[in-house]
Amino acid sequence: MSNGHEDFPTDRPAVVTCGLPYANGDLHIGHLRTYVGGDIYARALETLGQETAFVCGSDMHGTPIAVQAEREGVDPESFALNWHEQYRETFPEFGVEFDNYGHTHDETNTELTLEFVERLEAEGYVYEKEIKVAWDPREDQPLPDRYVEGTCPYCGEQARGDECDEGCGRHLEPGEIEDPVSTLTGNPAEYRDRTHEFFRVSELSDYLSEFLDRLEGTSNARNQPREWIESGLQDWCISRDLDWGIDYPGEDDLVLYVWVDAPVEYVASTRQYSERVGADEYDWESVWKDDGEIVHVIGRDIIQHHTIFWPAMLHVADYEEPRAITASGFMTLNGMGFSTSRNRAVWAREYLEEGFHEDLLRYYLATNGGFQQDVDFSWGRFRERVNSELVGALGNFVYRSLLFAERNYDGTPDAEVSDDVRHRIESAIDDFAAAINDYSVRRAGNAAVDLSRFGNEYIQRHEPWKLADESPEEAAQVIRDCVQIAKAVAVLFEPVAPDSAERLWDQLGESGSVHEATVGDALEVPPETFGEPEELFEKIDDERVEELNERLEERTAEAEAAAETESDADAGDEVPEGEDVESEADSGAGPDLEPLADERIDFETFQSMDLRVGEILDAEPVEGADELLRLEVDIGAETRQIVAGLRQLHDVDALPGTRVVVVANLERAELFGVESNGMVLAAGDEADLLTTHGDVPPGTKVR
Ligand code: B3M
Ligand code: ZN
Repeated sequence: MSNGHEDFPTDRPAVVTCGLPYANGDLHIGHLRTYVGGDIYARALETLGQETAFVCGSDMHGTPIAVQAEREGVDPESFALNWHEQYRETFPEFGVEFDNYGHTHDETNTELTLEFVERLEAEGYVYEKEIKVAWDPREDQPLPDRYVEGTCPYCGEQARGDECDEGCGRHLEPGEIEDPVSTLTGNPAEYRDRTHEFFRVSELSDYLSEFLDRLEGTSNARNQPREWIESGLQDWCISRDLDWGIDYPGEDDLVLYVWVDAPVEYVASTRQYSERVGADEYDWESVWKDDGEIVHVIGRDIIQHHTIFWPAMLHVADYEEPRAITASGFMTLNGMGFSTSRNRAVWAREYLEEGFHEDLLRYYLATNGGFQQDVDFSWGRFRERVNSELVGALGNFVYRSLLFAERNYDGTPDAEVSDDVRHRIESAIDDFAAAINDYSVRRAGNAAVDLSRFGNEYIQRHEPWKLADESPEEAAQVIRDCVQIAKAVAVLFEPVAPDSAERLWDQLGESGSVHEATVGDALEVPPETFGEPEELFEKIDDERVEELNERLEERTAEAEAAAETESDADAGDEVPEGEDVESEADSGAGPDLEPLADERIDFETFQSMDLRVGEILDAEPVEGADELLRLEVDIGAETRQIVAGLRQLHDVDALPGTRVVVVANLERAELFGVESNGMVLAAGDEADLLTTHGDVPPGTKVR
């Protein structure tokens, strides 16, 4: 018992959910961490004998979809549906088998979301307030969430409109971000008054504090929110000026904030599952409104939404509260953040196309670090762990044991399991159960490998190959024990490596599926006969790793070079990329700007520059200089001869008549024998000429 909850397995039905991926781009293995973790947890609960549903769905709404769809010039609905379909296919390829995988744009979710909102309103928890929202003056449109970027008011880091994704991780309310810049045009945003809907979360502080005291899961999911509550909760703006989303009931031009309908999908998806299998098999309503064990598996960047906003909604709408929230750390690749824009990732599809079995990655993701720790992926470490633990320990043990058993006894030798081995298996089951009750996917994942390490020692210590002649009974006993250990390994390994465990199960001649097995089966007698086993895992060569690393480096370098050319070409007009699913720290691809000057000049110094409006009267190439033009520029009081590096960047014949800004009092210079009396201002590598917006006459001073 912890935090007042009964240990798993309980006789209440459980539901395990995973944070919904935004349906907006390719999945990489960093994203998979949460889904694999959730899948292992759900399978492990079932192995313990807990009735469990495992649900998820795609997050289709909000600016993460709208911005990306707009960028690609497609409508958000088909854009999101397309990614949704891809995710639905991809997850099972990694053994992530949801009982239901829905999406937030379907009827079930819309209906339930509206019920929630009506409930919040009916209970008096919603009010209207006029607030300032970011606005793009050029596009004349509001800039909700990812349409705006700026500085986080809490930690000073660069942030998105609704989240400090690179700094303190806090959710930001509309209007909170400082120095807002439109991601549509790159222009500074203005603030305009708009009326929005607010949920009185601030009134639920006491409830939420108590909820956190009861909450199980990883400690990060309790500690951070406690601090936020202590520093005072704000009410939560639940509407947005956006077209894409679920319409706010009764408001023509508002939709619900995506974080209102997204978690409701947990309920909606459970309901769809329930409707498919029948309520007597699994009743979504009693789970969510009465006695369910609700476990949310999420990335640590969305703790606030799951420990403050969502339980507040559940509480007011009279639903069950989550029993546990486990929040995973981030993933890095060779010590650096994954970056979609820099192609710095191992893509989910790519991993499979390389021919690696999904269970290898599942094992790595589950056990390479604690769930709330940040985990690094490298092909080198991947190889090491596969070769030493999966091939060397587990694979080797079960293969040599079953091979010996098959060759000498046609299967399981006729004997009872020794007490020693029975106890060792029982204690492996206890460790496994304890790990699940501690929400430690890593320890649960290690249980089978640890047990097979014991098996290897056991077989080594007893040397059955030597005993076979001298003491056949003893030899049979050792092998009998080993076959039992192999069977227990299959049961305990199923959550982490479902397909490999199933193959082992088949090799043992078991009928049915290991997916249905529970811990009790680990000590049941294995079949009398079985066939010759096959190796479960294959070693990964060193050269393979070198190859994979080289390819990754090459590709990252290419993407970087491409990003640079792109940002040179359209500097200032770049729309920052929206990250998805779990927001890994992305280096962000902005134009390469020269740093701003540190040193300030006084006004007098500025005034000492005599800047004048000029008009180019004539332009001709300077002989012997590829880049230079000799210009005649009218600056009102006189006509100046100015030499400028414009030749290759401008159509020389089109220049006469162009308004320019001239530094009139720059000291004279001589270039290729031609005197230059002043300077024409231009910006950037393309020598974009500064001109005037209206038509002040030449000679007018610029200040
Ligand atoms: N779609 C993805 C994220 O912010 C977001 C999760 C919703 S969970 C209800 O990581
Ligand atoms: Zn911050």
